[in-house]
Amino acid sequence: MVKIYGHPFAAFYWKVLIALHERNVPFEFLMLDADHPQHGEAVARLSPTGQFPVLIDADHVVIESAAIIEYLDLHHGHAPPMVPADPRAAIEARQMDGIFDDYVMAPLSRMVFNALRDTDKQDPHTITVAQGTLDKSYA
Ligand SMILES: N[C@@H](CCC(=O)N[C@@H](CS)C(=O)NCC(=O)O)C(=O)O
Repeated sequence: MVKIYGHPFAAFYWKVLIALHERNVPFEFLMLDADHPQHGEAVARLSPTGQFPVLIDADHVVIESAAIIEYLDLHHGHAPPMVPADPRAAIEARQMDGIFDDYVMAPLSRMVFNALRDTDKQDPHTITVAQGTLDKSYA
């Protein structure tokens, strides 16, 4: 069974979680939180940027949500692939994936991390820039 390091509030973990459920892939969830310091240590070791989700499939490690989803398409589950097999349709799927990653989830994460910081360390400029990016993306 594959294992996945993530956190229920993490947008990029949800992206992979949707693919796991859509393709009916059984998995073991490894929670990244203070109660499981060994999970954080593993992610720091396995992911060069320290970011998650991280997928473990026996001795295979896959990082980056888009790559994990394509890995699942290839190796696990029985539903149609999340990235279409037709190369032209696949371009459109990867295009939408990139837009949501870079221009929705990334600015959203910056806003959330800003809000989580102590008040004296919060940066209104971060909010203005992220809000502008989100406004453009949603339009
Ligand atoms: N490009 C990465 C982005 C992953 C990402 O930003 N993950 C967030 C959680 S949703 C994270 O690791 N945040 C903690 C950090 O950056 O240290 C992907 O698609 O997997």
